[in-house]
Order: sequence, then C-alpha cells, then structure tokens
Amino acid sequence: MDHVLTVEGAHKAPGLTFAIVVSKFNDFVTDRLQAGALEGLKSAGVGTDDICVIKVPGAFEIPFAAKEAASRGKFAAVICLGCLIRGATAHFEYIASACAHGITDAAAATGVPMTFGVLTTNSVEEALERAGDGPANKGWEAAAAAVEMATLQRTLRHPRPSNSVNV
Ligand code: INI
Repeated sequence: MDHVLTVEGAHKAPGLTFAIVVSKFNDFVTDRLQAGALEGLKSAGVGTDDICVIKVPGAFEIPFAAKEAASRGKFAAVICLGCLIRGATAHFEYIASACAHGITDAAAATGVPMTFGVLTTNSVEEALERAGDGPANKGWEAAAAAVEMATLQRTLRHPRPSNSVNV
C-alpha cells in the first residue's frame, strides 16, 4: 500500500483556550463531569488561565451558551457537559434531541469544534458510573476530544509543507 497522507489532532494543547459549558441541572453529576474535564485539560497541558467555565440552567440551554462563547472567536473548542436522567425526566427525549442537535448546529455555524459530554442515562447509578475519576469520566473524554479537534483544526488550517497535500 502506498503511503497515504493521514492528518489527526494531538493529545496536548498548551497555549490553546477552551470553554466548558456546564448545565447545573443534576449538579451532583455535572460537577463531577466538570472536574473530569478540568483534569483532562490539565493533563493535556492546558493552563488554568486558558479555561473558562460557563454555567447554564439545564441541558436545553447548553447550545445557546456554546454558540455565544464560540462566536467570540477566542476559544479553540467548546466542551459541553450536562446530565439527563430518563427516569426523572418526562421530556427527556425532547431535551436530549434539542441539546445534541443544537450543539451540532452551533459548531457548524461558528466553525468552532464542540464536544458532547452530555450524559443521557436510564438511572442515577448509570450517570454516576460515567462521572467517576480518571479518563473514563465523560467530562474528561469530552475534554480530550476537544483537544484533539482543536489541534486537528489548527493543522488543517495551517498545514506544514510536509503534510500539505490535499488538505
Ligand atoms: N435539564 C437537564 O439538564 N437534565 C434534566 O434531567 C432535566 N429534566 O429532568 O427536566 C433538565 N430540564 C431542564 C431543561 O434543560 C431546561 O433548563 C428547562 O426546560 C428551562 O428551559
């Protein structure tokens, strides 16, 4: 097989700036997702001064704040964190769908990568399982994906001569 040019993001992003949009609904879970995201960014070499945490009431409000933050042109990526628990949420499907589509639309409209750390679980137990310590925490996972996408975008926009073919 001939060499195929492959471009991917990095796992470190020192000097890049990130927004974390966190919903306060079910904060016994989202506080843990936020802690995981902060740990994930720290392990990627992102400085505390390069992180802005933005709090919103619920998952439904995440896309609006994510789009506003991205529109400032200051953030390399936006990490979106929330928690919807099916058993406790009559309109679970509507909010989950609006949140996911809203974040997708906001990223497309602004050209700023956004990652999805919004839990949609059947129970409190399932939510807490995904918000524990270490890289298995979905906030950490969303932060790691944001680092990868922000650095991927940087590479795609400013390719080095050696990897500039077709990108
Ligand atoms: N928001 C959540 O983030 N998680 C939920 O489980 C939830 N429940 O259960 O309803 C929830 N509702 C609030 C919603 O996101 C909005 O904040 C509210 O409808 C006001 O617009």
